[in-house]
Amino acid sequence: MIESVLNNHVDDYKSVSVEDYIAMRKKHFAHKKEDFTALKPYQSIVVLALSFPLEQAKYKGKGYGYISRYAHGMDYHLVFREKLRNIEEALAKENIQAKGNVDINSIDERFAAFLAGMGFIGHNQFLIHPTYGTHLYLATLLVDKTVTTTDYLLDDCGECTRCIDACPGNALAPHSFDIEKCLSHITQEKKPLSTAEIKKFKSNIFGCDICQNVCPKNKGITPIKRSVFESDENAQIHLRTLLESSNKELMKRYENYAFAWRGMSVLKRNALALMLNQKDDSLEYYALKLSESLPNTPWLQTTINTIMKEVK
Ligand code: B12
Ligand code: SF4
Ligand code: SF4
Repeated sequence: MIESVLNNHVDDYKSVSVEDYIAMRKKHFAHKKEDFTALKPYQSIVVLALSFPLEQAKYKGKGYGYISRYAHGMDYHLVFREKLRNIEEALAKENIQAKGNVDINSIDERFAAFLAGMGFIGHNQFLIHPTYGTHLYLATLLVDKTVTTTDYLLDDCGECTRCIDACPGNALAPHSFDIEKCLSHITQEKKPLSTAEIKKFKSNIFGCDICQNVCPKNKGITPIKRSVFESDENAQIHLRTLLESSNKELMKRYENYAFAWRGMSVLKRNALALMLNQKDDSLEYYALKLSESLPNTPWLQTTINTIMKEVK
């Protein structure tokens, strides 16, 4: 019963018992002092996967900011939330209680997926699936029944270090990751950027795909072609148009995209960093305009000052 409901909604799923998940978290992440209260009424954590296509729009070059591939098309949170609601309702009719979640901090989705046998965690930090490589979004379903699935054969990185070598922030090392150095994090955080961080903006305005693009485990993979996750015209943003638009207009334009959640001021700050590195002669005009429009936003003002020092 659970199997047919899940097969109707997602591309793959694997299960780990709540007991095993908690035991492994306590073993490997004791220092985090996590609260497992919300998991305890359930028996299983079923990790759900939706793959997204490999194809992506080619970067248009100077004047544009590229959005990382996972945020092209409709926001996966919205797609997953609807599916999770349908799954919960279908299972409730069979007297099975289930609670779906996507991207919540109380469950480490990649760790749960690894324990459930869905794939391995690569040096690039991704859950790497045998059929979809890194091209999959994850969510979890807590179920008050034991759900049994068969693990895939465990793969690993072997001698490969391509993602470590290619990472623009030196954020990766075997079995470790420094979030402060990760460009994906830098493009999303509302914090003052240093000159070194600003210099790392080359083409991407949000997120970073380098450690996925170089990964040999993505060769020959066959993600499902799902139209909601295709690249569309918003996969790259015209920087001047972005800086000319109000945050309200932009939120409306991008409300169904995964890159909108951090707000538009972050994207505008990133647009200035790109303009600096792309030697765009309208930078000073837009920097002043943005500075005047948000005078009480310290992280933004500090970054604009740092950018302007680089121009002079
Ligand atoms: C916070 C967060 C971020 C942060 C921090 C990422 C990070 N690596 O920790 C930032 C903003 C940087 C980020 C960036 C990205 N993210 Co993110 N992120 C999350 C989120 C919400 C929580 C992750 C978290 O809590 N990390 C902090 C802790 C748990 O990680 P950690 O201490 O480093 O532990 C990890 C490893 O060290 C390792 N580990 C440590 N000890 C041990 C011991 C054993 C035995 C094992 C096996 C492993 C292991 O396992 C842990 C991995 O789970 C998850 C969703 C979720 N709820 O899980 C999505 C998630 C991980 N992100 C995702 C994506 C797609 C991205 C980006 C690709 C987006 C982009 N294109 O820019 C980048 C990739 C950066 C990267 N190389 O990891 C996907 C990954 C899908 C996949 N196939 O793996 C997730 C699962 C979202 C989703 N619902 O699909 N992300
Ligand atoms: S997302 Fe980019 S910056 Fe972050 S670890 Fe991967 S390659 Fe490095
Ligand atoms: S690029 Fe190589 S080292 Fe990095 S995750 Fe892929 S296989 Fe592993």
